[in-house]
Amino acid sequence: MAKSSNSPALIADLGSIIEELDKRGRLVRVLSEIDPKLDLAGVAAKFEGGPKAVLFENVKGYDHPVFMGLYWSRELLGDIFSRPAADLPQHISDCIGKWQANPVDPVVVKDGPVLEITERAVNLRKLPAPTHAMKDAGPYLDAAVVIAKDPETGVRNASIQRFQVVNKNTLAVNIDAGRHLELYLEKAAKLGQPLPLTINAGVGPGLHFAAAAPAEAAPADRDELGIASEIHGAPLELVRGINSDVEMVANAMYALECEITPGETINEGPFAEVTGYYASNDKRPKVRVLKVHRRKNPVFHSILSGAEVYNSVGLLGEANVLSLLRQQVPGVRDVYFSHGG
Ligand SMILES: Cc1cc2nc3c(=O)[nH]c(=O)nc-3n(C[C@H](O)[C@H](O)[C@H](O)COP(=O)(O)O)c2cc1C
Ligand SMILES: [Mn+2]
Repeated sequence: MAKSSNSPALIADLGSIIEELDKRGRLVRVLSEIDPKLDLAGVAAKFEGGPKAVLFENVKGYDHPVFMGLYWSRELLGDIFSRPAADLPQHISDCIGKWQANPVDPVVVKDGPVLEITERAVNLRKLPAPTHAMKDAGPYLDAAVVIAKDPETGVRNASIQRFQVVNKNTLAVNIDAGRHLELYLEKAAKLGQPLPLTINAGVGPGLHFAAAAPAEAAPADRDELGIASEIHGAPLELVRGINSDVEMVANAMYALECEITPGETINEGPFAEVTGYYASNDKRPKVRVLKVHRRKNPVFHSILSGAEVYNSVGLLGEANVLSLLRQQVPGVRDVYFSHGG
């Protein structure tokens, strides 16, 4: 399906983005067999920060490719948004502002590409999740958007958390203090219920930025998926799952229906963080995976810890500080976060 270069469908769909990057000469296709354990991240690191993203087409031991590099160059990201890179923080800030004033809620549709295949049995070992760094505890899903619902109010939340693959149907999740997912888990614990969630892997940058929007911009009582609708210029499409009332992203590459029982933990980490240091191993929430849905030909999206994370978190930080400063200081033109920031 051809999509024009600046149609909302491009930003909203990772498959279209990969096709378009290829057409624009911004995709390196790695055809040699690459081991997802360490080698893949090592090869990706050679391209980090450059003008091209990388598609590993022949991942050793797996049927599906791995994509990296969507966020390591602002210029590449600008190209996807059909805007100069320097305008991106302002653009995202404007979208968040419009959403705050007048949200376009997501819509639940009957069907979507992520429902093309529902695996008969859950086996996370079939996901080509790479192991990035030598001391990482195992393979990780590090680019997926989590959707959950407030157990009391039903308000949806979107966030990005890293998930370690522990065994064929178990993940361990790192939820930093103060995250809305932590709040939801506390509420579920009080009600004596498990917390259902969906993990949506392989999505476009509009949804990525919506999920990563800081709590100051997107408070707990607002469905921040609407930010994605605003960035896309069309309501975000969701589909229903089987195990709970928490929806999944209709055009994600993969969607996992999961459940956390409050208080159940399992060891997570170490994991090489964006800072260049390892996050330590500790007991963290245990995630039971109940269903795996995917496209017929999915691409596994991974984010290389480093410039990609600085860029995507930094861009949102800049967008947020810019809008706060503008309310207080007339004439502020721009904000830039250094990588240390
Ligand atoms: C690539 C990337 C990885 C992230 N990893 C984590 C993580 O492992 N744990 C976490 O709590 N937050 C992580 N974050 C930050 C949260 O996603 C972000 O703060 C988000 O706003 C949290 O959503 P909330 O405000 O709804 O709690 C990550 C962000 C990005 C962009
Ligand atoms: Mn939130």
